[in-house]
Amino acid sequence: MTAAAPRLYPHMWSWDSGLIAVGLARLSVPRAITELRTLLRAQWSTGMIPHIVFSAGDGYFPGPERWGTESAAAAPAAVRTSGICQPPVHAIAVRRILDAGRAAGGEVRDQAEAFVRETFGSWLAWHRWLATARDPDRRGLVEIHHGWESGMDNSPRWDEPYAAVVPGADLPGFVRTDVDHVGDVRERPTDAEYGRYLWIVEQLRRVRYDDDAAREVVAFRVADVFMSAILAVASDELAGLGDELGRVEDAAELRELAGRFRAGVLSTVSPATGLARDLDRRSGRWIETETIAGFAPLFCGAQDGAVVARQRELFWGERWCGHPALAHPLPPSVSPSDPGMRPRTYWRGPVWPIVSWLFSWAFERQGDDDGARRLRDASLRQLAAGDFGEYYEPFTGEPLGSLHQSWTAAVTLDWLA
Ligand code: 9YW
Repeated sequence: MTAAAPRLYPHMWSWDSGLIAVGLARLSVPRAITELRTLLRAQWSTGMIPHIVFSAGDGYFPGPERWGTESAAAAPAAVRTSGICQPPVHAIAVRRILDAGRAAGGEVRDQAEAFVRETFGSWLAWHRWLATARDPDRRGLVEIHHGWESGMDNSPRWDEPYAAVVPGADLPGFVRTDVDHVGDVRERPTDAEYGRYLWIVEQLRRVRYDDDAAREVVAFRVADVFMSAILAVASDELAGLGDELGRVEDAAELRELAGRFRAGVLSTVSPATGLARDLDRRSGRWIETETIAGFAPLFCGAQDGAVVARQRELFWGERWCGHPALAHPLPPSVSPSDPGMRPRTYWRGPVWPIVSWLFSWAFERQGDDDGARRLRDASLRQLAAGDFGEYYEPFTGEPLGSLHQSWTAAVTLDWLA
């Protein structure tokens, strides 16, 4: 496995690992395969791929003891994992591995083809789990039970749903370790935020991570529009692999699923702002924040030309990449024009290279080579000093959070190839 970061994150994170495999495929197809096979060893019997696969390394909190997933019937026996998931980017990497293997030819091609054949069913099970356990009413929107599941932990998207999460008096005490590994603790979530994060873990642990019970008890239930967009495009990728394997019915099922989630994404668009919105399932309210997730329709190529055209204009315009004060024309996690934007605070403003990469990948896939190149070129300038920051200050270009972040290095490798 590749640790997500040397000290801050000494374990494997699910969506990091997908993007790390994209980068590794450029260097060594066997290493990329090993990365994803390691991740799959941690897959739950329900199909869920857990958000953390714990290594022997320590210094990260909450670790395996706090998660207590050994009580979960679906958890794997041989590996210790967390009990929630992260965005399903993995099929993007599987496709890249196959393409790189074929380009290399010979034994590497055989390995890549065998890998796809042998693991297709596992990826399919993962997508099916998201489409059922996390979209029980078939609305085409993935429901998350923790902000960590979105990968955008403390995004202002989650402020309202988290405000309703009140940690119980019986929340076991905790000592954070993340604050020991960053230069400035103000770049990290606050202690109050952590109390809520851990209360949800506690609620899930008490029902032994059972999917049906979790929906009943968990204090955080939000339809995540960006995760839904990722599921849509990743399902298309997987459908393409299914075609090649002659798995006709599976490919059709995946295309149906991609269509459902694309339509779900579109159903959230605000006519006023043109941005997609998350839906707080507990309060029934739309979440009206101006974050990068609002571009979910643009990312997944939603089937509405007018919505997507308006989004493209917004994306490159002054409220986003075209904002005159930006160090590089790249999308920050929150609009620089939003008064609540915090340029140094994690998912509340900084630019995340992996997010820029996801959009450049999506643009290329949609045939927008110019858009893809603009993001790539600006990102490579941002990354040129070689610090591989976890995230970057949008106005000064300073690297922040953990340095030598694995997925940042991985997307750089892909851009350089
Ligand atoms: C944490 C590993 C992870 C990413 C997440 C990011 C952060 C972990 O780091 O969360 O403990 O705060 O928000 O997207 O997968 O890089």
